[in-house]
Amino acid sequence: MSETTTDCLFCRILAGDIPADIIYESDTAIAFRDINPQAPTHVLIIPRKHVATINDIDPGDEEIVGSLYSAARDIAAAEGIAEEGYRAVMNCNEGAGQSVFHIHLHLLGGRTLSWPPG
Ligand code: DGP
Repeated sequence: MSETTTDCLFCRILAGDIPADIIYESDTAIAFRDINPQAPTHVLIIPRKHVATINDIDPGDEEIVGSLYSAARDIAAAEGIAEEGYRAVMNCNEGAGQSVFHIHLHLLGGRTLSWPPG
């Protein structure tokens, strides 16, 4: 698995080739607002490393993947939704709704979120 791919939409956002409303950056991850928000707060948190799906996470990627959750914690606090509650979810493959094949944590909040999801 290459570190970046020119045909990956999110790698192109990382490279600055495609604009995005980036609200968070760290050594391992960035976050930007979803282009089609499903909640008042809908942020996508992605690793700088290109990993296509959860199934492609390598041994040694644990720190990178963990950093997505640290970002979710900090962004939720900054968005003012930490106490009321929010959802951090990652879809894997088409059957679960994944449409962009560079792993991303959806951070959703600012409204009541029902369970189970559709
Ligand atoms: P998923 O279906 O889990 O792979 O989520 C992909 C998300 O990516 C979806 O909620 C819409 C969002 N998205 C797709 N293209 C763009 C884009 O060009 N910019 C931004 N900000 N979000 C995008």
